[in-house]
Amino acid sequence: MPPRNAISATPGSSAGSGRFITFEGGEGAGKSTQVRRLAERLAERGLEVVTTREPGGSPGAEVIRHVLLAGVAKPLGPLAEATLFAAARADHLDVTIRPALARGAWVISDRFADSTRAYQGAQGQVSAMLLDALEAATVGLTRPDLTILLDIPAEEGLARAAARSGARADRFESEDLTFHRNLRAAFLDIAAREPERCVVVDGGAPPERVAEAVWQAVSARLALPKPRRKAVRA
Ligand code: T5A
Repeated sequence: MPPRNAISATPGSSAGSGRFITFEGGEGAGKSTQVRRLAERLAERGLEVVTTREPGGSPGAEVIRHVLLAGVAKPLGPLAEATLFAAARADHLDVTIRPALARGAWVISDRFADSTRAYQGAQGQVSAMLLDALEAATVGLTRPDLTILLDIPAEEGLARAAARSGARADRFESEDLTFHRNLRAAFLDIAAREPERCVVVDGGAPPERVAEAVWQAVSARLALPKPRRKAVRA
């Protein structure tokens, strides 16, 4: 997954009204691939686009990412991990997301708070009340305008992740198949509860078809600037 990056077709050409889009889903669902594709397409409309990721997306949060994905916090249990994800998210929001939204950029994050709900909440059994409190303290009003859930059978996503990273499964990839199947159900449950924010896209389709479905969702839910006219020479 790429680190935080900013692309802009025309620097400073932002539409003046930032939007926050998140991608969610299980391992290997194709989030990073689709974040890149969507960012390119939005930049073609003249928007400033900031792509980022969780855990991580700011220097402080990247340090916490390393601790979490190396499995160092695993023995402390899901509550401790949820707290670390929240600490990383607070820094990510302060340093990267809010400043970008304030200057009118479109921010696309590869994972956000729904991942904590699914991994540490539904799977780790950290109580919803506690996660609500953590979210209120960290996310506050900076909620995504749109969340794309890339849905894919757990087996397929894990196979993709394994093919990419070989035998080096990280902290969560190394959980068993039941964990990942339940995770898929947890994400679908979140999307069903918040249909005004979430759109479920079939992540098992070829990348270009997934990208088209994502674009349809973004176009339908968020007001996009019109395509820029190409200069015609006389
Ligand atoms: N986590 C995170 C929590 O537990 N709680 C939290 O609050 C948060 C924020 C992060 C881990 O942390 C956990 C969840 C995660 O386990 P990560 O390394 O950032 O770990 O990994 P993931 O977010 O899981 O992302 P991955 O990189 O594993 O998968 P992606 O981004 O979904 O998939 P992508 O695009 O990298 O594609 C994977 C492979 O599949 C191919 C790609 O080329 C690539 O090789 N591919 C496709 N192949 C066929 N068809 C398609 N449509 C394809 N799309 C991509």
